[in-house]
Amino acid sequence: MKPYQQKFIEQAIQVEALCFGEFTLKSGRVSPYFFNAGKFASGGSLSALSRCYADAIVDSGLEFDVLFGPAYKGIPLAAATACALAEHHGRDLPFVYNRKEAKDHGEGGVLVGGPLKGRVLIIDDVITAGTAIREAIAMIEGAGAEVAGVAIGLDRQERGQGARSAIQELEAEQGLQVVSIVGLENIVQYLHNNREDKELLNKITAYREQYAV
Ligand code: OMP
Repeated sequence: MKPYQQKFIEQAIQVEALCFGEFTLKSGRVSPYFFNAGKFASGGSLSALSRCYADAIVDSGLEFDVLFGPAYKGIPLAAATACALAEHHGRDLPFVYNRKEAKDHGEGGVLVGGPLKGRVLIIDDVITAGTAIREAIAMIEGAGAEVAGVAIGLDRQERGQGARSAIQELEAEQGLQVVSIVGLENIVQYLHNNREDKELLNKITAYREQYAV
């Protein structure tokens, strides 16, 4: 595992963004784990998280001009990742995000922040069916910009509607590169190395057998 992957999992467990138990997902699947990026709710934890995003993005070699954070959870992630890219990688890039409700006064519109133009990298927490990401893609293309890729924290590596995962569908249909800090396989590896919890690993294995791509 790369250092930023190990760090991401440790931090996520520490702030309880990564939880183990029984969780019903949007898809109706009952999962033995859940990732909630909203738990990175302090300056220190968000700063550490954004450093993992920045490291994974730079490691991927993806080229882009601006970061886009879809409302709501993508907003602090894009802002903090832009800070981490500037501070730790010497790349000072603009970031932009959307409102869910268009503003009809003042500067108006749904977009806030840097110009939405050129190659855009979408920053979000997790992709399950890909609904939120598809909305962001429509918004970016509607503004005349090009989607360069998507960066997320966790790839659950599950089947979407068909035999492929939502991420594989996005990569194939839209020609996008999706960068994830970790996949479920990294979490399994971490649990193997750090926790004596056979029952949890068995539950995750059973879940993967049922839903993994
Ligand atoms: P899509 O828009 O279908 O890709 O799903 C993203 C949503 O999955 C998020 O907005 C969450 O509500 C949810 N989610 C997580 O945040 N973490 C998980 O580990 C699993 C899910 C989920 O429900 O599948």
